Amino acid sequence: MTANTDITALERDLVSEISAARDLSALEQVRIAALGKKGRVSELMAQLGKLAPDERKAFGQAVNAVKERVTGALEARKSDLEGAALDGRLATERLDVTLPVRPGPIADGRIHPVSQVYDEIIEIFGDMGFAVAEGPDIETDDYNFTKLNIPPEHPARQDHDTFYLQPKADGSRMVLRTHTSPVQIRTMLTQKPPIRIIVPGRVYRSDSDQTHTPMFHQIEGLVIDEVTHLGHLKWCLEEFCKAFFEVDDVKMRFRASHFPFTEPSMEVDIDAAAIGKPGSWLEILGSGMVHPNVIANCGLDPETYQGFAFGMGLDRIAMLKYGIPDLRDMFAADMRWLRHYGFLSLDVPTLAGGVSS
Ligand code: 2NL
Repeated sequence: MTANTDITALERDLVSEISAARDLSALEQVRIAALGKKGRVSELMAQLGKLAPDERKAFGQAVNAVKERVTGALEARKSDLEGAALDGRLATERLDVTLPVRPGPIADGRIHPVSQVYDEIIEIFGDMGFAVAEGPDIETDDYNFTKLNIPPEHPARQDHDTFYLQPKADGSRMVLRTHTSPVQIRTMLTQKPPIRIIVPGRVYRSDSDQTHTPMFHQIEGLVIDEVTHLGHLKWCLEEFCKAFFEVDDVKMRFRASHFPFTEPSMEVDIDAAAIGKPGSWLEILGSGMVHPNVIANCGLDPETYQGFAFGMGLDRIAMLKYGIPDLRDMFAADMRWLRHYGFLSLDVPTLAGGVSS
């Protein structure tokens, strides 16, 4: 009878297709073509309805038996193929556990001197009780200038060579921050004194020559409470210089200066003996007592609150400490330069181990 000869032929075909399948995905195709919803075995089952009632039972049993044997053949072939695939991998992916360890990124990579000095400074001021604060690079004109006692027509606005963004509909202009001071403004506006923060970050000025790049890094500090005075400022900066340059003593010179946001204001020089070149002065930072107008602009009462602030160029003091001659090389992404001036990633600055050792 034709149905039974069909069954026998189909089984023969399928078994030979199964043994011919050369990999797991070919085998899966055979399985779908045989046992899938529209597979050839399933289609035979669908013929059941067309048969005379007395033929149905025998035919159904015969198809089921084929289905079972085909399933068995598929499984056997699958496990053979998997075994062969594993043997193949074992043969090609041989691992020699006696080889020496390769250096990898921990030995090859270098930390940029700016990042290293950034971490050194955070370590030093962190130990003195300062928290790190950060803020956006794009600022309002109000936070970058006005609240810092730099009104619209103040010459400092020109001195800063500001990058302005397109004016908004209301005429106001956002700026790329020219210093990190707006972060201190944000902190005074939102936190109650006592405040002790340092603010490292990128700043931007439209200036480019041997000693200036349009983007550079600054670190500023701010202390606001009811008692802090100029003596604290001097002690704090002296401790910083000793820790940073890793010397027991450092000779410092506080020179009267002017910033709109501090009064009085002082620039600070250190004796270059700290970097092994005695006999000359090096300017390293600007500082002063926070101007009462700035305190009032942040909603605090200048009769109650006072404190000091300072700011320094991170790139500049990194160059001083590590003898890097040209500022522009700092941002040239030259691997040879980084291999020479960079630090190992496990060389984490700690006060206990000496910040740069
Ligand atoms: C410099 C001078 C300085 C400040 C930054 C500051 C911030 C606030 C209030 C008062 Cl919110 N002062 N910052 C003060 C004095 C100097 O930086 O030469 N930087 C490279």
